Amino acid sequence: MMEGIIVQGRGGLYTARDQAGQEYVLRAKKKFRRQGTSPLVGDRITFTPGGISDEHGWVEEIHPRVSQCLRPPVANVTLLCIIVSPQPAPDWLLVDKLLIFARKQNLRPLLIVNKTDLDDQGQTARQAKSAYAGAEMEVFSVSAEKREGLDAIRARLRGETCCFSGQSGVGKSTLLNALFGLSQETGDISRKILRGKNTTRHAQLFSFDDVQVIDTPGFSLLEIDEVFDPVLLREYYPEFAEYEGMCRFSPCYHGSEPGCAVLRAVQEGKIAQDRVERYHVLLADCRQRWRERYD
Ligand SMILES: Nc1nc2c(ncn2[C@@H]2O[C@H](COP(=O)(O)OP(=O)(O)OP(=O)(O)O)[C@@H](O)[C@H]2O)c(=O)[nH]1
Ligand SMILES: [Mg+2]
Ligand SMILES: [Zn+2]
Repeated sequence: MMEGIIVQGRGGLYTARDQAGQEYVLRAKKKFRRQGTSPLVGDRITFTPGGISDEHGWVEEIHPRVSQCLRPPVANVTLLCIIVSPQPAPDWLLVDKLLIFARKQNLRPLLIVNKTDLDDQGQTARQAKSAYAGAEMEVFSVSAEKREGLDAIRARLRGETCCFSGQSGVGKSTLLNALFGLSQETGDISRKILRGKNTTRHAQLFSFDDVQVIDTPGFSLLEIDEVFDPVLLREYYPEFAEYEGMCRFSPCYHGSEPGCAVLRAVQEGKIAQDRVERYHVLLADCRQRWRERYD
């Protein structure tokens, strides 16, 4: 039996890497399915390598996970790096959803605004900083292409297992290439619709002395399909914390209730308005799913 880390998984075949850097192709034993689980990129495992004539070996055990992320599906990540860019234009609602997932799954989030060379007067970076100032999320700016701002990010990632996540075409793979001297495939964005072309197809983990990074396929749609009591949604917004308990109604959803301390703080410019507008979109969505939960 050997120990390793899963660096890639596709079509039921997993690639594991051992301490020496040797790679092995494996399948998961049936017991994992019975346990309602399956290996994820980032998992530490015990495995038996295949013999010379075998097509693959077997994943025997999955070691306890520090964290588990479903979107994207990866294990043991400590830092979820959300990448946005001026082109394709940022989908901030998607960023908010990723931020909620990160908090639910105990990952620290970090926002990276890439392609600052295309950012008209720094507008995207400014939007990011003002929207997330109270959200306990660090914001970095970088141009992977012009190689500006790389050192600060490299320093921040040290010691972490980082998962790069975000829309297709924002430059996740290009940025990882620039940061760590990798040579992953990158793709143009479509001129017509200014959208990425889903160049990266599978999550893949890269290990270095002091950092591990996972590149993941970009997406354009992200649903929060879990059903939970909408009153819990506000707990994922650190900017509300100091106003909790100060609203006229209890519980208050900070939706449109009179005497709401959060809404007052928004009016007074103490909480970013666009972030709360998007919270209201997610709240309506969450309420609807909660109402329909027995249908
Ligand atoms: N101008 C500019 N272009 C960049 C920068 N970083 C990446 N790009 C370009 O953006 C396009 C998309 O880059 P990718 O790295 O493939 O994007 P991705 O996020 O990995 O996309 P998916 O794999 O589809 O999720 C490529 O044409 C890159 O050359 C940058 O800092 N500035
Ligand atoms: Mg990519
Ligand atoms: Zn309120």
